[in-house]
Amino acid sequence: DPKFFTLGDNDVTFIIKTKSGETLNQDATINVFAKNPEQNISYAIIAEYPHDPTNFVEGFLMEGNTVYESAGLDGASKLIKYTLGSSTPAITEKQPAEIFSEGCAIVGDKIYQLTYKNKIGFVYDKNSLRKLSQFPLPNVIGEGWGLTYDGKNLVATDGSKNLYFLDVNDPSKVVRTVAVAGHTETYANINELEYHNGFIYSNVWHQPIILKINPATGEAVGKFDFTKLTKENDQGNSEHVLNGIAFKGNNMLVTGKNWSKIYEVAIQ
Ligand code: DDQ
Repeated sequence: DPKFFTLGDNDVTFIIKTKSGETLNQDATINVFAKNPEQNISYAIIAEYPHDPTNFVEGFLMEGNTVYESAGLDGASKLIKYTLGSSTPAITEKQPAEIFSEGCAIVGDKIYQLTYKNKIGFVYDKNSLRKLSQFPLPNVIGEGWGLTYDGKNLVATDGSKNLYFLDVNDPSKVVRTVAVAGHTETYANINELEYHNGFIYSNVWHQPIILKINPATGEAVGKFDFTKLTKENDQGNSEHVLNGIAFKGNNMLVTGKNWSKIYEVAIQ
């Protein structure tokens, strides 16, 4: 039977019938890449703001002048909000020691947040950061990594190449999945996400890059190279990776785990 493949790696089984009627199954992986290369997006760093270097950033958002940040690690996980320019939180909502906080997203007056291996997510009141409820992560999501909201669905990552579109009224339900792929590679370890103007921006864990992704197909259409910024901020610690994308108007805000700065990036 003819089959249409989607971007990414597709596991397929060929069923081969021999003349004598015998059936042989052959498993294979087919790599499907984007037709066009990722465009190298140029940018200029136009401002720097302080960032608390004790925060192991897992989620990063901006609305108005307020930054919302989810910091991870067992025993240190918290959701905070502060005004851009000050790194002192106006409100801090700490997690119990066994919870490792991950990506977060604003939906109306609520904040949704994933956890790393706890298999649950939380819903908070955006103004008070008071925890309102929790939900189970979909079974197909092994670990909670990044989260964003595209105006219709929550979009989650789990360290694979996939973007999982979740029902915002019941985030335990996956409504659609796409794999992220460029012209010559599929991208595993898709991590922190931000939806902006029809595209999803994502960093890739342990790589100093941010991808611009078409959410309809998973195609990485563009790529930012932040090698220099990462080297200046990681203090030689391999876990102090770039991880944090937010938008301030059409400029991107970028930070990382335990970085002492937030950078405002004008996209060219
Ligand atoms: N994630 O960001 C990839 C989603 C989770 C990373 C968890 C890494 C824990 C490493 C602990 C290092 C201690 C500084």
